[in-house]
Formats: sequence, C-alpha cells, structure tokens
Amino acid sequence: YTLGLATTELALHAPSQIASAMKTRANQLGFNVVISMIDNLSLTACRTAVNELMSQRVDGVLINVPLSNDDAGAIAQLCGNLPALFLDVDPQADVFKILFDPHCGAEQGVEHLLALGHRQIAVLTGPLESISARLRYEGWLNTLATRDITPCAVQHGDWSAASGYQQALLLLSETVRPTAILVANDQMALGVLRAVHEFGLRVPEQISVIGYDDTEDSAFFFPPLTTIKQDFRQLGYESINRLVGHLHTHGDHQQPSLLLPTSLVERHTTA
Ligand code: IPT
Repeated sequence: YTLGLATTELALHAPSQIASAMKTRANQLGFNVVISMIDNLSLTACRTAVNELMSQRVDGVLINVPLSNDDAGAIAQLCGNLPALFLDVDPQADVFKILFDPHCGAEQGVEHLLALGHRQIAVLTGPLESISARLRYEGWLNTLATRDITPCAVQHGDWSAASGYQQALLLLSETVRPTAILVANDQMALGVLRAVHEFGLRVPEQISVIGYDDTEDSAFFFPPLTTIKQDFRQLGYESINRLVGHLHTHGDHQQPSLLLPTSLVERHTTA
C-alpha cells in the first residue's frame, strides 16, 4: 500500500512530529507514505492537496488539516471510496477521525492553574481559523466560567514562537498583570517565555506559563515547560493502524473513530 498524508505547515513542530510518527509506523508495516503540504488554511488548498495525492494512486489518505464540519464533509466526498482519516476536526464531525480530546486538554490546563490559586489568568489562543485553536479556547472559557472567572486578557497568535513573543508583549502591557498565561501550544509558549524574561519577570515565581502539545524540545525550554501532552507518537501509530485496518477489511467493518486523552506534564514554569 501507499498512503497519502495531506498536512498543514510542516515547519510547525506538531504536524512535523505527527508526520514523522506516521512514517515510522508505516515503515514498520512495510507501507509508504507520500506527503502533500498545504501552505494556507483553506478548503481549496486542502482539495488541491488531496487531488495531488489521489493522482499518485494512494490507497488511503490521512488529513491533518484543520477543517470545519462542512469542509470535512466536502473532503470526505471528494475522496469517494478512498478511505480518509481526519486528524484535525471537531469531535462531533461525522467523518472517520482520530483526535485528542480538546475539552479534556483545555480543562486540565485551567484546573492546574486554579489549583495553584491563580485567578488573574491571561490566554493566548492559536489562529481562530483553526478548529483546534477554537476548541481549546472554548474549553478554557467554559472551565474558567465554572468558577465565575473570565480571562483578564486575551490575544491570538498563529502557533509560531514569534507570534507568542509579540502577543505576550501585549498581554504584559495591560494594566492588570496576569499571574498566569494559558498558551495554546508550546511553540508560542517559547516566545512567551522570552517576552516575560525581557519584562524582567521571573517564571514561575512572578508569572506562570503553561503550554499545550509537549513537543520534543519542550523539556529543554528555560525553565522546562509545564504543558498539556498530546502523545504524537501514539497518534501516528494509531492512525496508521486504523487506516490500514480499514484497507484490510475493505471497509466492511467500520473502524471506529477514536478520542485520545491528553495529560498534564508538570515541569517548572508553573507555581
Ligand atoms: C496542533 C498543535 O497542537 C498546534 O501546536 C499546531 O502545531 C497545530 O496542530 C497546527 O495545525 S495538533 C493537531 C493534530 C490538532
């Protein structure tokens, strides 16, 4: 078999680690993975990527592109009989999918900060065109609302460390200084740490920072980053297994969709 992966920007750490884990698992099973990368988040770009894979006669496709329910439906239709597994859609989306539970992850981050006594919490979301960024943001707001808390400041980044740095400078310039910042991914948290240090504030004594992903390098940030782990190896392993399982059974036995748990990894940026 040859499998196709349509993926969002591979310069980002999470999608590249997911692609790597998929390649590793596919190699173990003797399969090849061809990759088509999109460089802007649009249905058209995703269609083009999937068409490119289909013209290479792949036996199944993995789609790691953030898609709304309607857009995921449109892509599933484009694939026709070709098995398609989605990795960045709403848990409610009516397609074959494997996802980390976004509500679970958002809740774990907020509960950790609340348990430490934080009440002045600022949030830095991912780009709101991304379904996962929106679901994490929603999960944060809902969990905070259970304690009658609203974020003291909100900014939106684009998942990159540069955006984390720029948006954190804005968060830190507000009149109310947050005692903690919830960040939607580790790369942005890297930029946040630099901004906080430039403001002369100590992490975690004066301000706590929590990320999301637990990508390979996060234990080597300074200080080592507390974050919400999404186990990308497990995701790569499970997604290849399930897609291949689907091919073996010729789709007769519907492989069920899977919601993977996230976990809190406590390091040294929260107190
Ligand atoms: C998601 C990452 O959490 C985020 O850091 C960013 O890299 C994003 O991907 C890019 O689309 S993980 C995805 C499987 C929801």
